[in-house]
Amino acid sequence: MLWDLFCRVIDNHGDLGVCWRLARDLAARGQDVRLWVDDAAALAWIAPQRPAAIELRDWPVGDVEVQPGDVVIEAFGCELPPAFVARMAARRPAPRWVNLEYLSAEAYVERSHGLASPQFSGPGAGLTKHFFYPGFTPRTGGLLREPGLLERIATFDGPAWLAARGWAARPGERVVSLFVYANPNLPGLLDELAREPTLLLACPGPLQALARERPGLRVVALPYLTQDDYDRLLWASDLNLVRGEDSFVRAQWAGKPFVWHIYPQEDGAHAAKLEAFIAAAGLPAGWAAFWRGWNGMTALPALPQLDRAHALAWRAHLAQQPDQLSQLLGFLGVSR
Ligand code: TRH
Repeated sequence: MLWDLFCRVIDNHGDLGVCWRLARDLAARGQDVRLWVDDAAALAWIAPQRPAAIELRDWPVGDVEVQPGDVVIEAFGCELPPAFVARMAARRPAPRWVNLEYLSAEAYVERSHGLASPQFSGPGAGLTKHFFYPGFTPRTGGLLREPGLLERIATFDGPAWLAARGWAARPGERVVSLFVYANPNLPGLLDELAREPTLLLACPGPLQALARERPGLRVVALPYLTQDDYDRLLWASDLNLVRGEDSFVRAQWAGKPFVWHIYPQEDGAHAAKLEAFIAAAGLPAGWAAFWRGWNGMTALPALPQLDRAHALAWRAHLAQQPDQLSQLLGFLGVSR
């Protein structure tokens, strides 16, 4: 089938990162995808190589001059061009119309997932839009997890991958990846990390230039990696500091301890979103405290000892649920 996937880049890279990951998963399952993006510049490093089944199309302000495909995905409520919606309403059979929402562990997600929104007026009159909510429970749309991911992680040789890039840890050093927003707690974090010999692999971002070496802490500034290599960085590290939505999910599949820097919202709504995940994941108290400190809700406490017990148990729990695209295909009644 032909899927029209619309993505508007708000800021940062997660909107495009998530849509690209979904497009790749669709293509790998034999679907054809037209990915409409208003600003695809980041794909130059996210995905230098692209599957032929994904047609990357520029989404200018205004209409896109095509007949709608079989499925239209409106990612993160990005508002489709009205003329395109009108052509959707005129198409027979009507395309399926799905609004793919942001990821959250909050309670409203289970209540809202799968709801229909019949369009009684406007260019889409007669169409029904459905809301599809990613999530962490069986009553949500689940998480993107492409086939074979966990097997690839299980057979991955992290030290070899790091060494091949000149990022090998020295004996006794732990490896920590850093992909975060601006954060006044950086000095406190670096002090905590330096308590034990640490190699900090700092991804591009506002803190990369501020991460200063000190006794016990070596810092390597990384270039932007491809999305697949960023995944491997997470798999190779002992602790991952991640942010936003996509790296947050990928850290959970990596099965290593991680700290989430949630995307800060003016109205403070991110605090409830953070607490909902802490509760849903049953985060051990020391890590919950560190997450609250790192996200500016409290002073930054000591960094807990790195152990993988919770990360491995949480990953195993999530892996029991069908992946998001399998659920979406089932929701739409599309054969695999
Ligand atoms: O860049 P982000 O902060 O994006 C955020 C989220 O999308 C959030 O939901 C949204 O509200 C906000 O933007 C506006 O973090 P995220 O979601 O992890 O997206 C980053 C993407 O970039 C992810 O797909 C991983 C990828 N990436 C690379 O491909 N290479 C790299 O070197 C790095 C550091 C990231």
